[in-house]
Amino acid sequence: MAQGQSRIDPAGPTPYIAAMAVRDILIIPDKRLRLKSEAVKAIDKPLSALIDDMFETMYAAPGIGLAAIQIGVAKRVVTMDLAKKDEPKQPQVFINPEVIWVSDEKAIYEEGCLSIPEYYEEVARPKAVKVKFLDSKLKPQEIEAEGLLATCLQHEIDHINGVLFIDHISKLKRDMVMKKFKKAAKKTDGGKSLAEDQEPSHHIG
Ligand code: GNR
Ligand code: NI
Repeated sequence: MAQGQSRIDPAGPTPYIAAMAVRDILIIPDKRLRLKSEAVKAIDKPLSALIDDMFETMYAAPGIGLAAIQIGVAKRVVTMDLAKKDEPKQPQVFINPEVIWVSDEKAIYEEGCLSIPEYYEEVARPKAVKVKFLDSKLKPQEIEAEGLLATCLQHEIDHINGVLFIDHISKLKRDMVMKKFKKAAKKTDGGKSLAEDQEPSHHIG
């Protein structure tokens, strides 16, 4: 191009396209996991980007569910995909989800959590639940769930209220898990994640 000649792109200015990203998952005893997340009021660009990143992070982990607070965003957003490996993807988004009914009957499932890596323990929860939520277009929806869906919904709704599955197990087991992860955090962050105490305000188990 000759000197002094301007370069004009006929397509106009190149728009900045934000790429989806796998984000870091918070690990206990990170105190942000104890925050109560805020209700979502609108689906704007940043929220759509958050949901995209949650799916990418969840699939990469891999996990079957993810609450926004697990990537450090205190909004009441949950992503889920319960499809088996050989099945097509079944991405589901739950915005502002709320349990509106639980069965008296309980069911025991072995649970795990991406924020408590490689620890699995049996948890008793209501076997069936009714949950109301907003879909990706903010349209109100209700579902009745049992089995893995019921367990996962309760696990994720706990997250957006600052509750972890270890709050449902015995104090002895919970203390052992917390001790192990606090020790690991001290080695990597000098204990910064322990600036505030990590004891749940409500011991369920
Ligand atoms: O990937 C996950 N598996 C799982 C298994 C049993 C009960 C709950 C879960 S959720 C978990 C991902 C996670 O930590 N979501 O918050
Ligand atoms: Ni979890």
